[in-house]
Amino acid sequence: MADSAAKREIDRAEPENISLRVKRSKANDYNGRGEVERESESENILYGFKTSKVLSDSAREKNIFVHGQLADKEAVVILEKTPIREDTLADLFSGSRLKLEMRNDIYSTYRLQAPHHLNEIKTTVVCPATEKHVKKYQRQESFLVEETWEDYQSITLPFIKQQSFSVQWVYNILEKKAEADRIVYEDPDPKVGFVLLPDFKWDQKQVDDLYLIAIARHRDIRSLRDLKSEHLPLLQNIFKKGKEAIMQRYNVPASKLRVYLHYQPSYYHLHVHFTNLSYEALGCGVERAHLLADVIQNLQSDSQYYKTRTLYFPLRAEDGLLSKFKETGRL
Ligand code: M7G
Repeated sequence: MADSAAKREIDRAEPENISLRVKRSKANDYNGRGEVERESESENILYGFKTSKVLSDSAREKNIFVHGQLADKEAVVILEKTPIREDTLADLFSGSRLKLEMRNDIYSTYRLQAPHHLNEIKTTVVCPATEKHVKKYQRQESFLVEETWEDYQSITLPFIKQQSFSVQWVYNILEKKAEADRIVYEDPDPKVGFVLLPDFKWDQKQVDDLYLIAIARHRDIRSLRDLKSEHLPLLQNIFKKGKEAIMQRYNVPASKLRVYLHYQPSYYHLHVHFTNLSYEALGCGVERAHLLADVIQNLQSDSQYYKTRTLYFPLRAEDGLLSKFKETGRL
């Protein structure tokens, strides 16, 4: 109930801002060279997409991850049906065509053809996609890995230095070369500052699946493993101001938020995930998510906490890091 009240509240408070942000974000396109190109909303860049393989799909999540070629470049396209929002029900009921499938006693089922504006599919395009992107989205078996500090130094760190995803998109955000109009809050301080903005997994249409990320301005912190007590002011700042900004913009209180870091992350530049507590975001399980509140407490009690602890995390079958752990007999 509280969630839907909050949802109605953001709809009431900022209907224009929200649709404006969504429209603008559609017009942003990162060209893969660290620049951003504007692209007409009506242009269908997927027109010539050639599907080579479905990487994964889920009837429950209502999404599909497709690998293919876009103008001779490797690409991954993610299609996802979005939640049905309470505030669209009136339009949906009055503006749709209904085709009867079957009727039996008091029961009947239909196929409802919604008006165009309520029939959108959230689409994410990664192009050019690397082999690593293709693997990231491919359904694979997972294995739990145990990483000591020594393993981190001898196996993980050399691997991520060589093979991690580019964080150009992160720098584009920090330098306002992309997604500038999506920023929800920013603190310009070079040491404790950060940028808070919607994660690209969130379409921002309802707070039920709210998902934002706070990206640290500091560029030298790769992950949890680099954190020491000297970073507490940064972490505390992100925690406090991030929650305040979300309350102010979306009317979602701190008690409704799950605020955490991933270990291992996909992108090795410090960032914090803010998701709705009632939304089971991918990667929010105990094997990968570390609550920011716990991280802060751990560093308060021991500055070297993340340099002394064994950390556990899942790796997927085709992850190169898993092969490294296997080669060195750690799995
Ligand atoms: P992560 O913990 O490094 O890895 O999180 P994960 O992707 O395996 O969860 C990075 C977060 O940044 C994820 O939640 C992504 O959805 C999000 N993200 C990734 N990219 C490339 C972008 C982007 O270009 N813009 C925005 N706004 N979010 C992104």
